[in-house]
Amino acid sequence: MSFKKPNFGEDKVSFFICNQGGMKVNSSSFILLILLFVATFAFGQAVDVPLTEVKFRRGGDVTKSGANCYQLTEDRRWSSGAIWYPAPINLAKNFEMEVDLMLGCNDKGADGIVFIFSPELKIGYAGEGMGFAGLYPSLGVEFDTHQNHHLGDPPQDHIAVLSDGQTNHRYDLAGPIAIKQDLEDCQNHRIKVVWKANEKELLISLDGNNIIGLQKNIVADVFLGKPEVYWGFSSATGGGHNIHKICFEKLTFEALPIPNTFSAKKRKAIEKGDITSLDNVLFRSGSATLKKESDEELTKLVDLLKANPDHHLSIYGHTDAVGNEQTNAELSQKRAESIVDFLIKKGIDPTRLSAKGMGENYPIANNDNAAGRLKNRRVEIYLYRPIP
Ligand SMILES: [Ca+2]
Ligand SMILES: [Ca+2]
Repeated sequence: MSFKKPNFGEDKVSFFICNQGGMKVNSSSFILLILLFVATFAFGQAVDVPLTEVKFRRGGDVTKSGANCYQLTEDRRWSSGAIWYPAPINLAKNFEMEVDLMLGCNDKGADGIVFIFSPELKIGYAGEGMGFAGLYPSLGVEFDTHQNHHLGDPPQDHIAVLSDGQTNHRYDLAGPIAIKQDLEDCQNHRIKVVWKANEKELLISLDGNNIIGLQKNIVADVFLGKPEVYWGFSSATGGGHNIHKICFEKLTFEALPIPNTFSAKKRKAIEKGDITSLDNVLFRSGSATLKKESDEELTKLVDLLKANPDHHLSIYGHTDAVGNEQTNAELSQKRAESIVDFLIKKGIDPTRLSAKGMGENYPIANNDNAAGRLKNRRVEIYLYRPIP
């Protein structure tokens, strides 16, 4: 069986705590949320997350199959799906999650489900990779129902703790533990994942019995010292198949705010080297002083530059054709430099940044009307990896 990279789409996300928008709550539940929020910060403890409020991010073939239930794969070859909690968590705090897994109705189907911690909302290779293979860095707990001899899989359905998108059992952090019963029995199997931050202990139980555990400084040893990770499930079929479903039962943790980042589509375009206009980057009239409203978009740019540390960025300032050509050229140069200054203040190395004023010479719309002039007054960016 070979690897196949699935398509991972994105849903709009709204979230109950720390959401930056889109939350609709009545006043009593709002007070409850405030209390939860205060409790979280007062005691630094994990809190129960009301499942009905969570809008998971879904990718691939995932469909909703009940109030808190999702079908991850279809019962066919080469189906895959992943589901992610929309906000990151901090592994310096406790985490607990209970879920029912349904791994299909055909013994020796394929391939299984993986619970994942990952710093990025990504999906790995499908088939035997179960949407986990290739995710670096990462930690996964696999519920594997298909024997792949070359990966060292036991013949029975099995559970193992894996890291860095590596599904070969030679490199397991724990396991594989062969399960005596067949997990592909059309039944729900209750899984509990517990992370005890102080003890640095990961415990997984299956149907009420502790099945596998790990004591490890996951933050230092797996996540390169960065404690903020997302969590979710991935799943796949390959040459063999089964339906895979999950139903969330209980979530207990403290979620962090949803980060301020470009949409996946825009990020992909920028990272591929497309010249891209920044949105809502605004200057005072006739001046190079950035308006406060620009911070949001420029913070996304900081995040992108930090995520691509070996890339440089060229910033191009453009004006409309109103006024003197020479003045416009100078203004566009100063505006591009203002953005460089903003990025430097946020910790980006100045040697990675360059500013160029293009003046009024590269319009993208008609300068004869206000809407066209608005489009022409713009800042463009070009992200590239310099030739060493
Ligand atoms: Ca089985
Ligand atoms: Ca397998």
